[in-house]
Amino acid sequence: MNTYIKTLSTLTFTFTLATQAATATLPPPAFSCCATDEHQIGRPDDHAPISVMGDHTHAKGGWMLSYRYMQMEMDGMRHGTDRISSAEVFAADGGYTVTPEWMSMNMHMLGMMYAPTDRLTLMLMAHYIETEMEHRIVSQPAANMINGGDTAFTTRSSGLGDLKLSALYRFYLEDNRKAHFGLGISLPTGSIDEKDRLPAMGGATNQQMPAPMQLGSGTYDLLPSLTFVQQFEDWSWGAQANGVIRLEDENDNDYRLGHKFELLSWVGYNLSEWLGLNGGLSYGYTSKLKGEQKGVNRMGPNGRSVPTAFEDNYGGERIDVILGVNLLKPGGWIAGHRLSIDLRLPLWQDLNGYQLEADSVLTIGWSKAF
Ligand SMILES: [Cu+2]
Repeated sequence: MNTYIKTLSTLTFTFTLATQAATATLPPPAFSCCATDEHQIGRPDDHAPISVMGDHTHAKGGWMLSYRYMQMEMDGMRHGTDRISSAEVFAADGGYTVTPEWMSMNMHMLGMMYAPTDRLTLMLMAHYIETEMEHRIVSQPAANMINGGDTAFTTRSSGLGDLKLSALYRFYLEDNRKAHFGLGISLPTGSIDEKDRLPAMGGATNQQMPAPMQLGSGTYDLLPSLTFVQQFEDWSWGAQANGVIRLEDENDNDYRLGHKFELLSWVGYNLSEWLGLNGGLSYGYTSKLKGEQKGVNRMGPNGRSVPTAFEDNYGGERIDVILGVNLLKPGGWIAGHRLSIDLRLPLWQDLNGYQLEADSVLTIGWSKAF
């Protein structure tokens, strides 16, 4: 968490410096917006905070390449809206033998956009994922029995995630207002057979890991979205609803992840033609996992194995605040290159059962439109 506090203070510091620099050395924003009352591109706030997907469309013949790096940190367990200790997890639901204590997920995302017409933009996104989870075992005797005496263990997985193909259709454009809907499909290219050394009677063995450590959903998923944006002279705002609907009842390992729904809104403000700040709020809902995960051990010396083996310990609701910066090189050398960063910090979360809580999601991205 300390890294993120540092990142946040660096971000704030950069904001302050940039604001001073922008107001001290640059002319006021040079946008002559709305002379033609048209949606403008080529300004910092024509993209939403970088963690928002499918936020913009392109004009006919337009291409865009992007790379995003996302880092999510989850530190400590939660039951409903309350933070809880490992001891409380061990005592819950008749007794868990193991509890997660910390997890990180890093994701590299490579994206491509192409607009065959002014109204239609196609999007392709590939993911490479790295996960790490730290666990604790209920007691020394249990650790002797199942993990060679060690009360802590860490699991890892990495590899390609699910491939996403989407189409964005701009159905509305009037004055400075624009709206598009998106429909995508997520292909189950990510592995759901990731294994690592896990505790077992007689000592740790190589076993199937629970869903949070898997790289894909294992199901074909539908990705609908609806986005609205309105621009003013030096600022804009937008809102988006998006979802993930699992199209199959179970994957090859007998379970499916929860459906997802997110509602978010953001405001972008341009300090200059190359620098924009943004901020927003996101509400996210995820339903419970369905089914018993094949190959995942559900029993342990203390009764149950680990919360992630049980479908009741999945899903919930979360509200995040989003803080970000968009940098855009307007002209000359490397014109059109965009660098963005945003940090999502949960303000509130209500999780089903016993789960790791989310603490921060940092996204850094580069993109270039052609
Ligand atoms: Cu784009």
